[in-house]
Amino acid sequence: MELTRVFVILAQCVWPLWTQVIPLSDMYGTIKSPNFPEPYPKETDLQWNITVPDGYQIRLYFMHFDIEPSYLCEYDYLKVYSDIEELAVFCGREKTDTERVPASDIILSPGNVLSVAFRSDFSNEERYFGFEAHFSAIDVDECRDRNDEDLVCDHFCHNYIGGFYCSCRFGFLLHSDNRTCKVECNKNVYTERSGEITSADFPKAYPKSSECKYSIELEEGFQVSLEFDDTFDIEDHPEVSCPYDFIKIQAGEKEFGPFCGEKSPGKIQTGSNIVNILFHSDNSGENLGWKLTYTSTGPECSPPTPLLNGQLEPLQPIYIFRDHITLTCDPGYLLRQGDEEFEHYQIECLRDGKWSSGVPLCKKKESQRRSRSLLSILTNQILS
Ligand SMILES: [Ca+2]
Ligand SMILES: [Ca+2]
Ligand SMILES: [Ca+2]
Repeated sequence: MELTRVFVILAQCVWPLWTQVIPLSDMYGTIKSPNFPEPYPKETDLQWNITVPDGYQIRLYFMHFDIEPSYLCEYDYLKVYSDIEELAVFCGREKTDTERVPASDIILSPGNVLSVAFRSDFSNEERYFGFEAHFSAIDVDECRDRNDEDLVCDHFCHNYIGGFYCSCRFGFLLHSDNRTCKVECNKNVYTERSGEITSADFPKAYPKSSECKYSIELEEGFQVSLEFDDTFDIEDHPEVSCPYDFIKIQAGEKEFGPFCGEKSPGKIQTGSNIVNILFHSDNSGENLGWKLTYTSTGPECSPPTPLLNGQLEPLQPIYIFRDHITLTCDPGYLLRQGDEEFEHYQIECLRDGKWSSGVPLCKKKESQRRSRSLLSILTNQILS
């Protein structure tokens, strides 16, 4: 008897060749051993392959189980697989040290396929009755179960039966990957002579999957300088230069960067009045981003000589392109230029490093002289 069993076990090495495969694609169903509830036949080799749609997994449980017991279930058995992974092997009527019965266990498939294989050897003399099992498709709660960063929703996850979807916080847009949340950040134009620019959400982690463009656009004649804060954190790679996220600066013919990592680029003299800052982020990682302050310089005008019986405002050690000075006289005096007298007068530093006009003098008031607005004069002078 035992010898025969050994022979049969050897013969099982080619077992898969004779397996009868039964495909099942319903959302629920029953699997029974042949002849159930009568005893199962000998030399049975059956495999049920259950497939449910993506977004579902399969729940399998047993209502009845009675298969010939044997050491490690070598003779008759029921095996449960998911793809090629073996999830369980059952035989017997009761659990022992070496054999397992399903009892009230519920088997869950990791994915959307599950296979159940039933095999009986050449004998069933004690008339075991076999098994009856039920399966059903159940929803995968992707919002709860996904641990892989590449699959998890960036902001919010919404589960539904058969699938899930992602959404973003106010102010963000869902990227075409349907997972990450990007920002629209292409139209940032700075025209002030100085200012501050930061990555979106700084100092919180910057948005993923975004292409941001910041343009500093000053009048020709200015030169922009940038200074990055020491707090600088852009995702990098130990060997490859900035493969994921980076900041790049383009100023006239010059390019600076790409920059990434935790070392601030510090100060950059661009030498240009137009500076474009490009910031690219990929679809993963949590990094804090960057902040920079920009300033500008331009051609200098030499400070005018102090005004006798009057004031110049503002008083600065250096005046550059587009700086203005307002001239006012002490009480009892008026500014006089040629035949005209003014209450106030304004001069502007021009691109060529010269003032828009000469500085009038403060003269004692003569009652009937005509005054006129300095601004209209000034405007005419600039336009001419
Ligand atoms: Ca048997
Ligand atoms: Ca779902
Ligand atoms: Ca990144």
